[in-house]
Amino acid sequence: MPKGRQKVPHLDAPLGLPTCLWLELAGLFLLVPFVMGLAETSGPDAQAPGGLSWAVHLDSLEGDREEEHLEQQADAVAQEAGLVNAGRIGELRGHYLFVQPAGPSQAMEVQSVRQQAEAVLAGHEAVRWHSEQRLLKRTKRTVHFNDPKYPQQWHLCVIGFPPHLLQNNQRSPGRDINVTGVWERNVTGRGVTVVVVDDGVEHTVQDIAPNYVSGPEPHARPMSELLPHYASALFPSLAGTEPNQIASEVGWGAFSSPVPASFAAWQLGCSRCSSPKGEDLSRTSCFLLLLPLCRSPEGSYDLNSNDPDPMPHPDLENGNHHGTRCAGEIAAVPNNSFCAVGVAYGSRIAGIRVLDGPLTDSMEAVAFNKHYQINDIYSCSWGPDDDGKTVDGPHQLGKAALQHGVMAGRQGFGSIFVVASGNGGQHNDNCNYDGYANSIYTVTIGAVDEEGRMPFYAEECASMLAVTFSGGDKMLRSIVTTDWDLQKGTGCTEGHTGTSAAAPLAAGMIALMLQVRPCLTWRDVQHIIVFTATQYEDHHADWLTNEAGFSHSHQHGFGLLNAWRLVNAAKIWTSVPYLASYVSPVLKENKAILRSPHLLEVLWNVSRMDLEMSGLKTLEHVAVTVSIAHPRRGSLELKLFCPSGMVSLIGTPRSMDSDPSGFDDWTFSTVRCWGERAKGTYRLVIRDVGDEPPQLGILQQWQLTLYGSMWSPVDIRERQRLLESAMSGKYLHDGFSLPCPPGLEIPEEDGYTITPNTLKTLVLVGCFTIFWTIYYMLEIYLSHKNVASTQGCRNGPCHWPQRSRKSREEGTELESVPLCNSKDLNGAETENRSPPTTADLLAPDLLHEGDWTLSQNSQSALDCPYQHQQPDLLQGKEEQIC
Ligand SMILES: *[C@@H]1O[C@H](CO)[C@@H](O)[C@H](O)[C@H]1NC(C)=O
Ligand SMILES: *[C@@H]1O[C@H](CO)[C@@H](O)[C@H](O)[C@H]1NC(C)=O
Ligand SMILES: *[C@@H]1O[C@H](CO)[C@@H](O)[C@H](O)[C@H]1NC(C)=O
Ligand SMILES: *[C@@H]1O[C@H](CO)[C@@H](O)[C@H](O)[C@H]1NC(C)=O
Ligand SMILES: [Ca+2]
Ligand SMILES: [Ca+2]
Repeated sequence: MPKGRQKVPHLDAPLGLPTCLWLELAGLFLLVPFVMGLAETSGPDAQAPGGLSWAVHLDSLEGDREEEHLEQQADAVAQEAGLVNAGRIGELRGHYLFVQPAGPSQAMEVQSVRQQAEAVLAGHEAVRWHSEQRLLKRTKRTVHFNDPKYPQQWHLCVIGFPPHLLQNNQRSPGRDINVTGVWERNVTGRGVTVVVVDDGVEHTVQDIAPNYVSGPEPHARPMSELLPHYASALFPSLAGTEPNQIASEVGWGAFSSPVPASFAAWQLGCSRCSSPKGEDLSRTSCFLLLLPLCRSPEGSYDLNSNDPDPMPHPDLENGNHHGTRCAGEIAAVPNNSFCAVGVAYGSRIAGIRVLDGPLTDSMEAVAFNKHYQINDIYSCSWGPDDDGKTVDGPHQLGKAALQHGVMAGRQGFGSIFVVASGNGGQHNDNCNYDGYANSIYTVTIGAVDEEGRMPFYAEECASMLAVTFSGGDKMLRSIVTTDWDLQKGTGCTEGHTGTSAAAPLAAGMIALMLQVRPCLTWRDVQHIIVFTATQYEDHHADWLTNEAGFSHSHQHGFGLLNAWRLVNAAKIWTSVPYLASYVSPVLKENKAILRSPHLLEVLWNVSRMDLEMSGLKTLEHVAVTVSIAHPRRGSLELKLFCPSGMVSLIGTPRSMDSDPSGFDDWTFSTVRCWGERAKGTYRLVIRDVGDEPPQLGILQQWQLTLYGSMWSPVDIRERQRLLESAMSGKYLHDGFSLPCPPGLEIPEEDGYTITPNTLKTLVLVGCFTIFWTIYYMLEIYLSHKNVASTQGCRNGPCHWPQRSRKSREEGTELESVPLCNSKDLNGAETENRSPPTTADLLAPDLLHEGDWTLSQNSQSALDCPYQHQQPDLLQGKEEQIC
């Protein structure tokens, strides 16, 4: 085969590519979409696979002849030969691909086209070399779906079009989430559950029903009922066997008390898969098989009517279709000849109906933790009013629930909360005035339109992590997705828009990440987004590159989410070290805020000593809590400078906001200093840009909170390099996987109260997190370094920063609490005593439903295949953790 073959895009690219290519052309010519045989369609530049094509090397004797000139010559030669120049082959200078022109071609014509082309190319003086390209037989997994609206889902399309094709229809590369390559590698969100917290999900529509999580509540059911169910699902030969017989075959003895289903399934999987009898499965495939079972069956709830069914209710405004539309973006079923395809179409979808009626703090709190061992990702396309004058966010319980979710949800890896940045753009609203967007526990997602620009409705802020696609103004396309079929709905819409449409796409991409690496923590997910989002040109964006090399813009966060990059990074991601934080004292200032051009500047120095206790070296989120009295809140502008000089506009002036009460302990946050050194001077600069002067504002007090980890700048650069090396996709196959510890079995609670049991759970979760963080760090650094990382806990009890009284009372800053020391959580002093071992901590409380786990198995709740493989390492570290 000729050398140029590898680079011929038409021939070697995945089939998804011609499909998308076709979509582009369809858009151009306003063709009515039809579905099958997409690839057979041709446009002027599209070559039908099966049509003829030649690789041609043109003479470029003059050496530095310009590319443009060569291109023109190629066009001319192609025309002479009766072919069309499809552009340069990859990066090979002087090499072009000529294809048979479009149009129906008979077999007879093919022969004459070939003869003519061969004759011309062979005789042409400018042609140094030519070779007809023959199609390779592909056995690659492909994704071309028969869903009628799939071709209109422009946001899913592939990056990597041959540039010449993009020029032809005025489109630039990179205006999509690049997901098809991920699907081709069989990554579709399998085993991951996404819950849409909204106005309901119509789970009976065709594109949702098969992926909807439904079934009986697992925890209430006795083991004797569950076991046959799981056993027969996994091993058909065991169907109908007596529960106790299965149990004894698996080596457990009999069951009397009910145990959590997922734990039982996990146990069953581990033991059963290693059993010599019956169907032989590797542990990995067993785990994969079990994962959906473990997390099934029910993730949904209706908090508006207080029942388990989140079915939306028809309303006067025909408006309760929102949740269903979001659900479709995530998990619409592919290839069912109906409507569209979800980003993570292999994932499972659940719904929590909470927005159709009065919403209270406690309802919000319940929603955020609902079925949090089943639901992995919470997609929340809502927030406080986007009217340009509201300053609001989660209240006491909502905040506590978010925090509880990241600590105890997803078996201790942390629930992923995705929130939309907000739709108040035309009111000058800013998501730093939205407490959900500001929260460190959420992934804040903004929107860009199909041209990559910030739409009129989108809000910007310093805490925005990334953006993805949605609709724009009238001339631009919106998102095609599932719709309800109640009232005027048809089950499918082309008109979903707003940042509401962006957040679910992000949730879907995160589901893809969790499939390839189920043990990513909530912070890992944020890190991966920061590391992989791509900056792109937009005149409105104020890109600034920080000291760690990450570029951020208030409009676009760290850039565009790219499913390919996210999933490849997730695949090789080892967990970031535990969350370290630093809280400054409350800094009482009582200083007047003079009118612009004057400004008020206050600073706070964070020294090496301050950070030594927590081990905080590099930053993640930086938060500032301020109390300001001001007669017109919207006139204030607040900027925060990190030690590097990186500036964040945390408080923007808002013309509509004439609230006279100022800010009362409002927390602004920024992600713009991500990865930078934590040590140094932080400056808060406040200006009053108002002009009508009754009285001046006063900065009463402020407080700085830094979040981050013990990663050094060098660690971060190393990680950046590692991730880039993975972007070729070389690790994205089933044969490669890093060890992933299974999670903790954490019982769910009904209603939201922080009980002593919850606190105990938190202690255990914290211990667990630290435990395997250290486990990873050991794994990573053992070869390079002399495990300095565990130092904090090695020589006696852990030293952690003391919380301020305020945070202690509010229950915030829990993550900086010595979680492995239950005494402190109860308010007692930390003593210099010998640390408890993991075994002590994993008291039977955790597994209170079943006495069989610990006693019969004498293994801890962390029992899993991986531990069996490396008992020494784990045993040895236990003492150091707590
Ligand atoms: C979609 O369904 C068609 C049959 O309707 C089938 O030929 C095709 O392989 C399916 N595609 C995928 C990606 O499963
Ligand atoms: C998009 O995905 C393809 C694989 O399908 C990959 O080769 C390409 O590099 C990706 N492009 C970007 C910009 O990430
Ligand atoms: C994708 O993965 C699933 C589950 O592991 C498996 O059943 C299926 O055969 C895989 N598909 C392909 C095309 O490899
Ligand atoms: C902080 O450090 C800077 C220089 O390092 C110094 O000029 C300043 O006085 C310090 N401020 C406080 C409040 O300690
Ligand atoms: Ca469909
Ligand atoms: Ca807002």
